[in-house]
Amino acid sequence: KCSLQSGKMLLLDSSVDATLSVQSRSDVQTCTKWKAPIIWEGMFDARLFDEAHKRKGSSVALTVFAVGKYLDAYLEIFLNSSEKHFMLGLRVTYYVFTDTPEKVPSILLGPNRSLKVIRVDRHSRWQDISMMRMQTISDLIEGEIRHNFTHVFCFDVDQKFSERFGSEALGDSVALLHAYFYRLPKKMYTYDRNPLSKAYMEQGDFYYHAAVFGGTWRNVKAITDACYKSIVEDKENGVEAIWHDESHLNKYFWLNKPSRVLSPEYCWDDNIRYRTDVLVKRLLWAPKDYEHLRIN
Ligand code: 2GW
Ligand code: MN
Repeated sequence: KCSLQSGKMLLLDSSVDATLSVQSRSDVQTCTKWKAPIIWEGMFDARLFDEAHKRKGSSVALTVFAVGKYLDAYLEIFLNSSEKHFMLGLRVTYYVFTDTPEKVPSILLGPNRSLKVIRVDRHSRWQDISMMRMQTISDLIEGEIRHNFTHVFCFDVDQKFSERFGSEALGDSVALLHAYFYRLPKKMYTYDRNPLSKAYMEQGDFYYHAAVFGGTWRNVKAITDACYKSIVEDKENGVEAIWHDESHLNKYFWLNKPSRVLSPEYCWDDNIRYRTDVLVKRLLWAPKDYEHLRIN
């Protein structure tokens, strides 16, 4: 949460006491109506955030799934690029979930960084691979992450870091603006519109992208528990939300407002035409070969 003091946002988010200047960007929305900051390039001093988080002892668990063909297609590039750009200077552990642990590439890791591989079953439907991440993440937080890390960030694997994705992104609960929707009218948002689904929603604040979300371990546990519970209820009722886990995540963040919102700089698709407001592309969508990857 933040309060305005002469153009500076003083973050009362439990994570850190560094400032964000909301006035340094007049071309974009830098604060939500519930006074959470929306992070854009130019609003923060990276050094101050890193120092504050180091002082506080922040540490980050990154979860990523690489099941079936997604391991060969994306994992190595994801991890190598993350080593160059993700939370440098903080303690980071990657939790890689895969059905083929023996195929995880060996990555040269920086100091204070480690990688753990966890075997998971391969669901036959891709929708289930994506949705079941919620339960798996929750279980790992309960069993291990909560004892060792302050924060958790959950990522899709089909992306590549290309610039700093740093401690300014850490917050109590963190959602990402979807690159394709942040400038569209709300009526275009692809929320689940089926009243029979737990993800059903009429209106919302933004359309969030499930490729990146995070927060303190306690909040990410709550997010993944709630989404998983809704997914199971839908299954019992024989319905599936239009965008699977992403629909449930949008519903969650409508009812439980994120304390920090990441601009689309934090997950951009280069297929979108040039935008003057995106000054830094920190994470990029990897090209997708649907034909090849989605045979089930
Ligand atoms: C997914 C779709 C079709 C075929 C396979 C898979 C698949 C996904 C897979 O075979 N193996 C696997 O590890 N995954 C994991 O699920 C992987 O981490 C991947 O990044 C993630 C989500 O699947 P993805 O990236 O193909 O879906 P997108 O890019 O369309 O993602 C959005 O929508 C999804 C729900 O439909 C999720 O909410 C995702 O978080 C969103 O970004
Ligand atoms: Mn993806």
